[in-house]
Amino acid sequence: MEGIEYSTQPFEELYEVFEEIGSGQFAVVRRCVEKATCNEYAAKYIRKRRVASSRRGLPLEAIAREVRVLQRLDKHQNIISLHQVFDNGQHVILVLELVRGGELFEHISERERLSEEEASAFLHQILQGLSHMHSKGIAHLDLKPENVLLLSKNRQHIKLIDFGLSREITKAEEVRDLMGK
Ligand code: PIT
Repeated sequence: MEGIEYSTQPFEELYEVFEEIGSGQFAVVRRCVEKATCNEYAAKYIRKRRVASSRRGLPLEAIAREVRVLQRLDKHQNIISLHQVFDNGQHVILVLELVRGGELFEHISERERLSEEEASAFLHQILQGLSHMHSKGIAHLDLKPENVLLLSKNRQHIKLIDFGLSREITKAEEVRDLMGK
């Protein structure tokens, strides 16, 4: 796919793959370990659409756009980082930073009360992540509680995920276009 850097070696040769930790319409996320370093990551398998008219899998342009956004965002403490990208024919595999704390939404629902101090600390991090995206000219366009993950249960550190609908926005007309959909 255009403008995307892929690793050429097969994913399974470089990583050991473990349990499923999430799933969506066209994707499954599994925990994996890079054999060379023993570092853990989250592998998001995105199923590629084979035939344009099919409803199975995601069109290649949509996958390419998501990968480009992740590659352009580089490192920010409140945005999930991309380590490597593979293409095994059936799937594009995104090797992402592993976070284990689950959704912010779950975390808040389990709590009896959340102080205004804690709430504002969460909001502050969400806005810092967004501000980083905006500084690169990228809009998330799918911000919701499911797409805000916690690094771990006992640390109040937030990571934004899911750039499947994200767009590079350069002209005002394009923004209007997106909002109308
Ligand atoms: C994790 C743990 C987990 C889910 C994810 C990462 C998913 C991340 C993700 C999903 C996207 C995307 C970028 C990152 O565009 O349970 O470490 O759709």
